[in-house]
Amino acid sequence: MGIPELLIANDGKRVTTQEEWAARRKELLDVLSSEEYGFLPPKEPACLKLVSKNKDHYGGRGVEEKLELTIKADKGDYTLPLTLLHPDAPGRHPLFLYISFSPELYQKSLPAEVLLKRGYSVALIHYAAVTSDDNDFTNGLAGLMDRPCDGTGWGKLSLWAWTLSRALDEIIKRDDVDVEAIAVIGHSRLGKTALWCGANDERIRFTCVNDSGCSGAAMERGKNPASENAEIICRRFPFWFCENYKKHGTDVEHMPFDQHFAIAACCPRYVAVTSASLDEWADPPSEKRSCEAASCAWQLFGRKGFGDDAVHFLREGTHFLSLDDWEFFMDFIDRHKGERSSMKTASIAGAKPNIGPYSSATITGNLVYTSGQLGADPISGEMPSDVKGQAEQAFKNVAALLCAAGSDISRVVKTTVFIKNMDDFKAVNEVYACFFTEPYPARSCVEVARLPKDALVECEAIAEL
Ligand code: GTR
Repeated sequence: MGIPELLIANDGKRVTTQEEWAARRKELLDVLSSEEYGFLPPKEPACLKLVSKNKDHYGGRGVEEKLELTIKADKGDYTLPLTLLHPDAPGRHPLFLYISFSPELYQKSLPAEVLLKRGYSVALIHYAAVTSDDNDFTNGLAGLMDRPCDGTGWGKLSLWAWTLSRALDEIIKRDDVDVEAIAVIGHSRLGKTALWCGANDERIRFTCVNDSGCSGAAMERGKNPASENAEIICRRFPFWFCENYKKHGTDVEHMPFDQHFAIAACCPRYVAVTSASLDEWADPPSEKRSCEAASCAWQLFGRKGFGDDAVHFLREGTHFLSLDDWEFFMDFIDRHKGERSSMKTASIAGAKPNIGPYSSATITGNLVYTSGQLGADPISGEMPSDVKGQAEQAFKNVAALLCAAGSDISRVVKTTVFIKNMDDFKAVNEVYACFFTEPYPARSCVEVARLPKDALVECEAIAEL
């Protein structure tokens, strides 16, 4: 039996454009959330605190920062350690977000000195500091987060993945991080975690998945019978997934998804899958098949897909995250990081097409930039005649665009207001005060000779994600 079609949307239509892909990608994440991993919890605020800094690592090559990540969980704050190792050199460095089996920086699966030598930073989170790897949902962060009990509530893989994204919320603000070269990495069950994290989090440009096997990179259908399958994994590790996954274990052929969906959800970003030749349990050929099957997503972007944007590497040996795997990931990142900007675009659903060659909003790194918004209704195009009405609609449009981009008006750091007549300054300010609260964003306000459509006011904003 065939595998579920990546490029046929839920409404039965074939996906042929990049815009349609963005919507299809959401459908993929939706089905994987509700049927396999469980929905990630909604985003919560986090903060990072420096506990200690040691500058003399590896002969002065690296700086180790011991940090504490505090997440505002549903039932209270939760704090866990995060260790950051970065080159002792100026500039922005590519960064691995590493979900690790060990809390230690000095461990057999982290060739830290090689990373530093190649200019890489690593942020290490120990999975057990998030929550235990068992059926106990009362300890650690798990005990403080609400978990829907409708069959779609997050499993442990989702909670680990979500925590990585909360760490990234803060790490991305550092001025020593190259936001075009952020990677997530994990091995085995934590490789599944890395894949699920990278599939969801669009700030992660490189998803590095090692020996992740069943319910990770490996295609479930058509597996080597000697390898782990969904039925076995649901019996042994039910707590990794949502309840709904269990019904699929015994009826794999009818699953509305397969693991190429998770690989493709990383598109148009990059994904690297590594396997070990003797790791039959993880089924390397099936890990490769998912990457091949996901290829068509990148082809919508005029790219090659398998072999370039989604790559597979088979290392000789057994189940392990080795130096060879890290080197493969770094070579992959080095090859692509300067290549294309990770800029994305956003627009208000149903809005009229733009009146020129520009995007309504762009997103890069942690920032959203809106185009200037006139006070016209985005759907009908109608514009009130008075300046107050126009200002109100213009700020509403800014707010809607920011929402579409994954931010909101409370996260604005800078605005620019263009007014046709400075005598309208007071009226515009009154409206402005209803949209922005303290601490107010920085602002420029200028009078201009003329605005498109002879509008009286236009506003644009820059906001954090
Ligand atoms: C095994 C499990 C695999 C893999 C591995 C690991 O017991 O069957 O799916 O995730 O554990 O995480 O070490």
